[in-house]
Amino acid sequence: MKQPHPGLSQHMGHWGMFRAESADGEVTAVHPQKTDRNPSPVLGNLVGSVTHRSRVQGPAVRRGWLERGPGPTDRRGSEEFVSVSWDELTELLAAELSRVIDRHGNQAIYGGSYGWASAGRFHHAQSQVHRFLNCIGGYTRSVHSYSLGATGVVMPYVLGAHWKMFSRSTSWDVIARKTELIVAFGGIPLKNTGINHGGTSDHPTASALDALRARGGKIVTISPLRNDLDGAARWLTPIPGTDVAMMLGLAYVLVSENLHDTAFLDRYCTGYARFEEYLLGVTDGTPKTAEWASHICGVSTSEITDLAREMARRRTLVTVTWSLQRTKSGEQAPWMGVTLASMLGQIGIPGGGFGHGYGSMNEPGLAPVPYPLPTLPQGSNPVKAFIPVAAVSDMLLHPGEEFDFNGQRLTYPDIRLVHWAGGNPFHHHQDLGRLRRALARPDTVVVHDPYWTPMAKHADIVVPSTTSLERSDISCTRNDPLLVAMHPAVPRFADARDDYDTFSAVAERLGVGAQFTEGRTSEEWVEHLYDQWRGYLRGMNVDTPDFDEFWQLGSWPMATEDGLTLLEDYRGDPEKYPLRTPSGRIEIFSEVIEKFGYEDCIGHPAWYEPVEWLKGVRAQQFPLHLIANQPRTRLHSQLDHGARSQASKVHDREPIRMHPKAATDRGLHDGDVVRVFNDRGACLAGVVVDEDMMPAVVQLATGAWYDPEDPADVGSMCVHGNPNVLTADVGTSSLSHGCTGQHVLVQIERFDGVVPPITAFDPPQFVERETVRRPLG
Ligand SMILES: Nc1nc2c(c(=O)[nH]1)N[C@H]1C(S)=C(S)[C@@H](COP(=O)(O)OP(=O)(O)OC[C@H]3O[C@@H](n4cnc5c(=O)[nH]c(N)nc54)[C@H](O)[C@@H]3O)O[C@H]1N2
Ligand SMILES: Nc1nc2c(c(=O)[nH]1)N[C@H]1C(S)=C(S)[C@@H](COP(=O)(O)OP(=O)(O)OC[C@H]3O[C@@H](n4cnc5c(=O)[nH]c(N)nc54)[C@H](O)[C@@H]3O)O[C@H]1N2
Ligand SMILES: [Mo]
Repeated sequence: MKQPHPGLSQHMGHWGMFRAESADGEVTAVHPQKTDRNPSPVLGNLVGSVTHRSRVQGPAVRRGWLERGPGPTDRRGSEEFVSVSWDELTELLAAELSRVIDRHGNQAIYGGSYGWASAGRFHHAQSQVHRFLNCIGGYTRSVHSYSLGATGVVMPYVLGAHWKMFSRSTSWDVIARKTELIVAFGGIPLKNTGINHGGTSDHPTASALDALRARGGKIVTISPLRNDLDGAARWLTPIPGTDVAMMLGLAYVLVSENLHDTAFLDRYCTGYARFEEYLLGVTDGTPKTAEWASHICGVSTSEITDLAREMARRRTLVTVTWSLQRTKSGEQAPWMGVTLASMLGQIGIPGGGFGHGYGSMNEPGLAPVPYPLPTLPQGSNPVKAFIPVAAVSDMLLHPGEEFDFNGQRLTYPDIRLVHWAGGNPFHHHQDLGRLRRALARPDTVVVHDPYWTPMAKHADIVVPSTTSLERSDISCTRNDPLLVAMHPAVPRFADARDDYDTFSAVAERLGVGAQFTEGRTSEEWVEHLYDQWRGYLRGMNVDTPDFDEFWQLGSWPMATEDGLTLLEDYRGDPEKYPLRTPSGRIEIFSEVIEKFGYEDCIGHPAWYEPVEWLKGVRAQQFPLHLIANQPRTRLHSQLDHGARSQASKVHDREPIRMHPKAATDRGLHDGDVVRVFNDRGACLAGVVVDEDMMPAVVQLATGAWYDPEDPADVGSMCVHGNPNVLTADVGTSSLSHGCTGQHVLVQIERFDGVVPPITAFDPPQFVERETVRRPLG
């Protein structure tokens, strides 16, 4: 199944649809889809990515693991590797999986394997590893995501589902035509809308905002960084982490001036009265007035009051980016956003109401497709143990300990083998020093990745994967009209293999080959998934071309449900379309959450003072608020070595943006290398002075590959600029235990030492097989 146009292949990445030019096994140029209104510049990282020196050339095993066998060790991440053959790798992997299952049971395998991997419905690495582990008896899994850890747990109680807020959100088209005022908490950063999980064929956000402005619509962006909103907007700057206090102040103005919609609150919501007691200070003696809010968030009383009045006057859309829930008490911002929008009474009216994630990802605002999508079945997992995804270090460090999650008291399983495919915990997890101590605990760590990421360097068994550019696949998402043929752009690199082929061989060796492969090659699977999907659509009276024709055409347009307004059906007929909450309504007060009895998440949205914030005691020691947000120049850690990402670096370090005042106070200038530190760790970064930000805020995106100055020291400084050496490994609350990586307090000083070279993209040291003392096999 080759590409129909040799030398120019159509493909899909999380960053969009494109055609790749290639020569000698490498991508040489990338052309975005012609009809894409605003293609992502992140595409620029793909050129040269296939044969980059950071690729894993062939199977590799950590020397100490070969010499001493499986077991806890603090040498992960600093030891040499040994090249092994594919047969040997298959044998080692099969034997070790069998050993762990026989001695400790399947629960001792952690297969949560969080991460974005690549676009493509069949080769999706997480689906592959889950299907494989299910075939051999299951694994301890993870629930929810780093993206939406708090939202994913709290919103089902509030609105009945969390994913519908994105996949059936008010469309950009409706916003462009109807909205008069967008009040955007966290802005609507276009840098993020370039990306969509699983791909996208169009990026409409910028044109929708232009159309809204051309009609006279207004945007208020509420964020520490001005460029979280591209183009004209009013900019308000609450202290990071205080948006909920500001929203409470807005809510108080609405009530005190009788601007709230009591008819909407009565008919469509429950528990408003309970919340109002808190708002007015009946329960705690503190009325959440605009003055009260101003004192906490720093936005003036008059600005809060004026904004509240304006919101009540106009067709207003309240939006909250996902970043606001990726911090301590992250449940509160989306819950309070819904509450505020409910008080305005415009939920379900075209152009008004609530949105969550506009500017976080491309998907919100895009029309959904009304069909099922081709999907690789993952089988079923008989193991019941699970963790909230961001509790991975807690689990590894505290086997047998109990913890709270979503009303349950659960126990961390005793993990002996960690199996990762398609993610990079050294990108996504917090407090990397602690993560390294956690990764020292299991007997064996297995990592599949195309690249020598820091996670691969911390593995015992490294499985070289192909990239999607080397494979055939189908891509599509629930909010994009195109089903796309992903034509391979280049042959497989060196001795890399598709994850599917690796798992097939190990499954074969473990006696479950037929169950895993169902007798199909990967090419046959892709065709099979298509044919199955085609059958579903035929059942819905929709005709699609046969596979060969689809493959030649390159894409197939599906119908979409255009013109949606979030919860319009519910507003129209709440009895016929009740929400899937206990009451069937919007729950401003949740009996269920209240009954859990968590001090850090009571039954209604509330303000909780964070630890990492500028008015707290910690700020006396670490006086700058670091925003560790999504990188403008890449997707997470993927292709950090690509041209687009590299062009942004300062002395090869990740850029840290700071206000002229913060720089001057420290005697710093544009282009200086600085040490960013707190009591958890330190990293180097390169200064970019920028006055379009709050003076006490600095911004260092995630995604620079972790590059420890001394790999043998778990607490080593990262010389490259990975903010997760600084962030705290604590959950959002007892309810959700979501990721809190977005915010951390730091101090910054000039780095006067010799600036060390970046070695993160170099493969690790290898030793010859003969020098290994007690080789197995
Ligand atoms: N401080 C802080 N930390 C954060 C966040 C934050 O806001 N602040 N945001 C969080 C969020 S929202 C997220 S989603 C996470 C993202 O964290 P991750 O999803 O873990 O990050 P990626 O860099 O996308 O990792 C994907 C990995 O998959 C590999 N890969 C690609 N294709 C394949 C394949 O076909 N097979 C295999 N085996 N591997 C493949 C890539 O090379 C890469 O190493 O980070 C989180 N971390
Ligand atoms: N280019 C690019 N785009 C991406 C990604 C990527 O890696 N690169 N990752 C994708 C993924 S996996 C996800 S989940 C989404 C994440 O989407 P988000 O989490 O929404 O994205 P961020 O860029 O982390 O944050 C958006 C903005 O929120 C602002 N902000 C942070 N804290 C506060 C606060 O307390 N108050 C207010 N008012 N504003 C605050 C920051 O200035 C930040 O720029 O992005 C997706 N899009
Ligand atoms: Mo994410």
